[in-house]
Amino acid sequence: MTLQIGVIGVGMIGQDHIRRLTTVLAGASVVAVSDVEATQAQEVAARIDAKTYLTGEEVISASDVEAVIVTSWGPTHARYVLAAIAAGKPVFCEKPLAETVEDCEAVLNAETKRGKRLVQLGFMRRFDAQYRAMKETILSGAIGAPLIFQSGHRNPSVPGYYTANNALTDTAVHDIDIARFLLDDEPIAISVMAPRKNSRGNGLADPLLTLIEMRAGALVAIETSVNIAYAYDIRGEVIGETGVVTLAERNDVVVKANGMFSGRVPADWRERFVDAFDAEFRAWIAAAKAGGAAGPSAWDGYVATITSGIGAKAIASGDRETITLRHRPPVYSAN
Ligand code: NAD
Ligand code: ISE
Repeated sequence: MTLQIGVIGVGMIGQDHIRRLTTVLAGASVVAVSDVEATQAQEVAARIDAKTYLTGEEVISASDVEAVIVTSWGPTHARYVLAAIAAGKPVFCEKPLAETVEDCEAVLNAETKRGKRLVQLGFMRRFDAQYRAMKETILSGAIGAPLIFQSGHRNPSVPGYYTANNALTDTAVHDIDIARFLLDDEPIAISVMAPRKNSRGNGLADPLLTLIEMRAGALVAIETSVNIAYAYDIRGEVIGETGVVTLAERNDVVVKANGMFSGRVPADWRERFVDAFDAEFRAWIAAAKAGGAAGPSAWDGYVATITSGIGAKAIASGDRETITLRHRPPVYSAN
């Protein structure tokens, strides 16, 4: 059986996901697309022989669309996710789930009312082989109880509309989510400090150092550098009571020449996480065919949004801000 998918928002990541669904993975076809840029929607649709619709709501209600992908701009995500839940259709939503805690809660309430998960969130790091190996190492007890997770998230550059808060709400949300995944714990407080600004950043407070306190006592330190020029570099290390586990460099080869050794650093998130995105969609296709979702949930989206939002408050206040999560609904008990 082929899963028939409608895609809302066919910009950079929407097109990349369509590429993997139509040329890399088996078991799915994209039958409908929409974008506020109608010409772009038509161009993408023509390449894959899909129908175009003027609105995301029309994609969701199209009778041949069995499952929905939301890859439009962040502020529009919640309304399409809610419409998909109302239609009873599985929905894959890129991060963020929503930009406000209220909208995230509306999604939690809608899914809870349905009594089952329909939403899978685009936190692809959870499908990355390296982070999975890191988690297995922690669970094996090889490094003892985890005490600190240090995460480095470096982008070579960001677009002009990117704000200081985006380092948390757009970028560090991935580190927040993977910290929760690795430590199997929730955040309780956040502080943010900024060193002297990177002069390449058009006045942006960049880099940022974010410190998150987890409920069981571990600390998460996240360095976001979003104008660091040299490449897209994702770092990670968990320090335990008796050992450490570190994300390895992921080169196929190391070149030694002229008295030096070198390897490649990825250019962007598409290259760094290509295998993770493929695995994420393999899992989603299988789960959506069964009428549900796999991996990161709306709860994970809610925690990322509330934590990064309070982090933005911490940037402004310069203080340690506490994080209070609502009760986790039972529908999200098994992740
Ligand atoms: P983009 O601007 O390239 O593409 C977004 C597209 O959505 C644009 O073509 C825009 O016209 C369209 N759009 C906006 N509002 C719409 C609406 N209401 N209905 C239909 N189309 C609409 O942005 P992008 O880089 O592709 O990012 C899209 C989303 O994916 C963002 O939420 C971003 O945070 C997320 N993202 C995730 C990752 C990741 O690593 N998981 C990487 C990049 C982007
Ligand atoms: C982008 O939206 C992503 O999600 C990337 O994974 C992240 O590295 C980047 O900073 C974001 O802008």
